Amino acid sequence: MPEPEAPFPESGMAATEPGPPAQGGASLTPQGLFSGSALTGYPRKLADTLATLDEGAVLTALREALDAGEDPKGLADALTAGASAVGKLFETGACYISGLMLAGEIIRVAMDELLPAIRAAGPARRRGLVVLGTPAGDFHDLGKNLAGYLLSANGFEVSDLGTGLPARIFLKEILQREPDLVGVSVLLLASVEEVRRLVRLVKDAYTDRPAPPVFVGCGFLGPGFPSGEGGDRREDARRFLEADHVVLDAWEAVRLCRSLLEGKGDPFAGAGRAVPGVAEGSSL
Ligand code: B12
Repeated sequence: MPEPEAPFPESGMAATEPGPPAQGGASLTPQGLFSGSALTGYPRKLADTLATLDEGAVLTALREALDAGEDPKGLADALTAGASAVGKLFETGACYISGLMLAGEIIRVAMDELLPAIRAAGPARRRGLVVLGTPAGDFHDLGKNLAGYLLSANGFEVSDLGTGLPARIFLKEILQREPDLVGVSVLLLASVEEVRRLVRLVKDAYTDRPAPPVFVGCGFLGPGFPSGEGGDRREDARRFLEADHVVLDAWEAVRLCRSLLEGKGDPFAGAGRAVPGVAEGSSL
């Protein structure tokens, strides 16, 4: 891990030398986070800026990019990459919990500005209702929130039930709302059993009509998740979670939901080889 090129901003960032270098050659300093990634131009600048946790600078970079006619979907991807980068900084000790929280808040504010542009480029009609939530024990919500923003920007009605939901309460809410699809976020191994429980409860509750498909968003298959020795990590993860579908990021969720509601099935089934391994990290 190289020395930071400049002092970290006051909020959220640790001033001391953090741990080992990141996988994949990217240097983990707020100034050089994406040096090994495919991000370029305005999206790169936006992702870099998010990683410095300076809200004003993020909004300036975002407005500059939109004024320059940059594709708003690419900018949403940049925010996702920036969020993952902050997660990495946290893991290496270069950023505190307060920094993670701040990143979540900056993304919320930035997405508020970005959503109208994404909506303008996308469909206006309501595509279907997606209920989102995180199982009991798991309070990670940055990924779920991003998925919610993008689904709603792409014409889906989104009902976000929040985090830490026991399976029975999750089910009760599903039965009340009657969604077309259910999206679950799980990053903690300890909460996987709760996901399986929910999937079973949903199947058992819908005896007289088709149950809404349950998809799980888990791009970062962390320690303890299947290693994918058979070569198809997505399918391994799907079986492990006992879910109907697995998506790796928020855009995949948009594609999956669209495809399922159009009756075209899972566009990613059999495409699991593309899933990055734990060794490669999440999005850097
Ligand atoms: C940020 C973070 C935290 C934050 C959470 C803040 C928050 N509000 O979410 C804090 C500090 C609170 C935290 C706490 C803990 N954490 Co934590 N955390 C992380 C970290 C560093 C980044 C996760 C993140 O937000 N990434 C950024 C987002 C954008 O990426 P993402 O979540 O992967 O989401 C993308 C996709 O997965 C997908 N997606 C995700 N969710 C969903 C949902 C849907 C519906 C869809 C469609 C898509 C989707 O789309 C997203 C973007 O496109 C990860 C390590 C990592 N590199 O991922 C560990 C990690 C998840 N944490 C871990 C652990 C162990 C914990 C703690 C138990 C630590 C402790 N000992 O206290 C606690 C548990 C708290 C709890 N009960 O939930 C482990 C889990 C290991 C495991 N397999 O069980 C990890 C993997 C770290 C590690 N390497 O060990 N953590």
